[in-house]
Amino acid sequence: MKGYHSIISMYGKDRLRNAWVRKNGKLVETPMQEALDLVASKMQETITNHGKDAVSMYGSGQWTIPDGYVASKFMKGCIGTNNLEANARLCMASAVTGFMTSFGLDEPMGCYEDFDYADVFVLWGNNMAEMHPVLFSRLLDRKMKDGAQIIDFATRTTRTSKASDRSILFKPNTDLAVANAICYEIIENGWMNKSFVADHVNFLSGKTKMGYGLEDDYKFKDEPQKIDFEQYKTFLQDYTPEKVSKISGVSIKDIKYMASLYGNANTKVVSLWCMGMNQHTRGTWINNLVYNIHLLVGKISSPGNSPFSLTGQPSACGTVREVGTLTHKLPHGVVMNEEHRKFAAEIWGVPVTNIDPKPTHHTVSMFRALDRGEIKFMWIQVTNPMITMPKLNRYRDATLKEDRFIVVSDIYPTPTTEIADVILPSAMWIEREGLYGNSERRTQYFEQMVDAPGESLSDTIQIMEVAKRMGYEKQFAYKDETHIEEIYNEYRRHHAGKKHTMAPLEVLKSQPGAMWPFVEGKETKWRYNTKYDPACAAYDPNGAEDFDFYGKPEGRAIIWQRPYEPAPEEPDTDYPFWLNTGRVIEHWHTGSMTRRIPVLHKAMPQAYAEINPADAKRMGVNDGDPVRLTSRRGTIVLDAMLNGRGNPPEGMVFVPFFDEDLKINELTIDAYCPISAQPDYKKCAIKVEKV
Ligand SMILES: Nc1nc2c(c(=O)[nH]1)N[C@H]1C(S)=C(S)[C@@H](COP(=O)(O)OP(=O)(O)OC[C@H]3O[C@@H](n4cnc5c(=O)[nH]c(N)nc54)[C@H](O)[C@@H]3O)O[C@H]1N2
Ligand SMILES: Nc1nc2c(c(=O)[nH]1)N[C@H]1C(S)=C(S)[C@@H](COP(=O)(O)OP(=O)(O)OC[C@H]3O[C@@H](n4cnc5c(=O)[nH]c(N)nc54)[C@H](O)[C@@H]3O)O[C@H]1N2
Ligand SMILES: [Mo]
Repeated sequence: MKGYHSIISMYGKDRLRNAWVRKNGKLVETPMQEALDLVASKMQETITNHGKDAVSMYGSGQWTIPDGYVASKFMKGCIGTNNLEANARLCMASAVTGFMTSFGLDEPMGCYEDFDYADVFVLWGNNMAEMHPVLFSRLLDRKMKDGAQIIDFATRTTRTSKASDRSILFKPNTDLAVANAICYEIIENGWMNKSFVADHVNFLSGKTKMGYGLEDDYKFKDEPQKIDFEQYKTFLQDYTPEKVSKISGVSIKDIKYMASLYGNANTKVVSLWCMGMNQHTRGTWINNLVYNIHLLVGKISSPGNSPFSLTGQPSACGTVREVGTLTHKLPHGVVMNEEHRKFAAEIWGVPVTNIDPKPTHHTVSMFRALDRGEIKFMWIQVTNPMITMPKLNRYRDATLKEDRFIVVSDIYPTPTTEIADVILPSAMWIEREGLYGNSERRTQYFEQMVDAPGESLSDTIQIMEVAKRMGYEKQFAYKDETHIEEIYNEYRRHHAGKKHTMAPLEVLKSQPGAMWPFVEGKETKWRYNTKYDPACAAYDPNGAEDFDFYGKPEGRAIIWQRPYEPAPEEPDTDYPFWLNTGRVIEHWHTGSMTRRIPVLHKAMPQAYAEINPADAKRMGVNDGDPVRLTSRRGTIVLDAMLNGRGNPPEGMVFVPFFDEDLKINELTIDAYCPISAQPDYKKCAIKVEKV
């Protein structure tokens, strides 16, 4: 429904058409060129007075590839600061560290075509019916046509549960224990694919009891240790279905059933997940554990057998992960690696010494540094952090402090433009040319179709205009008419080589995108499989399937020994409920676009608190009654919803985050996974009172 109505989102009455600059506390309409002059001079002044690491940029998985590329070249190559992050840290960071630790390379091995071959789909805590409805229709099609099974393994009953063959509920965070129990059962029942494990897998253990990143000075480094299969097997003794049933609330029968789906040699299994597994203070671990299951039975990297991490935003993969708009990343590789720095510097035409070898801040840490005053300047593009940051009150207060300067590029007024010192009006995707890259490694090109309103400019051009004003004309000497093509061609050079070659622009213009690695005119559907992936040493398209996990030493993927650990904040006598947050089908994130589409806004006009009917009855709360939710960080009053769209189990409340008038992130906690630095928006403790 969002896609169908999307065009209307261009025409909201209050679309930003001009720049605004704060003068004596008030935002004043200002010519765009003057506003860009001010951004450049303020950025330069901050660097002169406080050093390069006092300026920062916070972007998005909704940035186009060229936006992210020029941001990285400008911040890392020209200015020389690694203060560059993106909202995808709140979204896909645990998926990335999951891939990196298990396989050594980011992004899925399989693709959407796996959906056409799988017999079973296991959803590990994601609500596909509302969040990936188009892909979900492909699953439902398989279910209706040839009886493919859909298992919804989740903490809350949703529309996805209702459309599935089985809905199995578990207690928050205990997916870690259940995944280990599935591995226990696979080994115990002799379902392990012994030759696959012997040939293609190594075993590692890492640090445990890592903490939760709640302190400003928190630091963590994992310490991988090699272990053998016997040690791993001994570790799993703590995860018998009997023991895990007590921790997770999942019946012994259901645990055994889930294990049997993976264990059955005659079924092909696709596992799917999104924010339930990534927004998790052990997010890297749970990604590792689901890979463990697929690796133990050898159901991976072949048609229909696929652990598949779904992406949320249109270009979290294409821009943030591939261009590398994160503090430690470069388009190819990481800032810590000298060879990678040299390679990037050469393509960028900057001295290698410009690129700082030390990462600075991940997103939560960056906003904390803004709060402490170490960062003074932040440019925010295509993201609305004054709704979407966890523990929002602290970070909103940070932006309002004396001598902080915030620039916001958006298309509409939002709670983030409210705190801005400069607002720059942006051209939407349809009003400019660009590229995105989706979940299945597919890069896609789009043309400009209509003119951008007023003085608005694309985010790419805004960044280049500021960079040129700061003296980097040479690095951004692209021609107006061809800048997207020139930028893409330059960017492609970073990914040359069989592991990541990207398709030429002519190809992307002539077909609906192409999956990388794109080698000798062909896209790659299944990585690490010698029959399909040209980067495998023994690549042979006419031979039999074999595997080469070339991202890791000895070409072996990793099975990780990772235990169950509890969430940092669990319900107690003062705060007896879990708070779970997420989305609804009608709205895109903060509603800045979808709430300006009348039909969507009317269908879902405001946020609500979904409460289990038994809890509601105990508190005397009826459907529609106002309730007050309070956590250790904030409080909010909204209407209760009973037996509505979804249903949380007893002891849990669910609130969507699209409503800028009811900011649920004032309650959420800024604890994060120590390995990925992704916050957990799915769990914290609250109390609920009838108003
Ligand atoms: N309509 C619509 N679609 C969207 C978006 C949107 O805003 N609107 N946003 C897009 C984006 S960027 C994203 S990231 C995706 C998000 O897509 P999803 O992840 O599918 O959606 P959410 O509502 O964030 O998360 C809901 C799920 O979290 C699970 N969960 C809660 N706690 C736990 C836990 O401890 N473990 C596990 N394993 N699961 C748990 C619940 O079971 C629930 O199914 O949606 C994308 N699609
Ligand atoms: N409580 C809670 N909080 C969450 C989550 C959760 O599950 N629960 N999920 C997290 C996740 S997974 C994500 S991805 C984030 C999403 O969080 P955000 O990225 O902060 O949310 P969006 O609403 O997508 O913000 C995009 C902004 O860009 C603007 N915009 C649209 N097009 C353009 C353009 O072309 N240029 C510019 N400059 N601006 C444009 C929109 O008007 C909007 O204000 O939220 C995170 N926060
Ligand atoms: Mo996301």
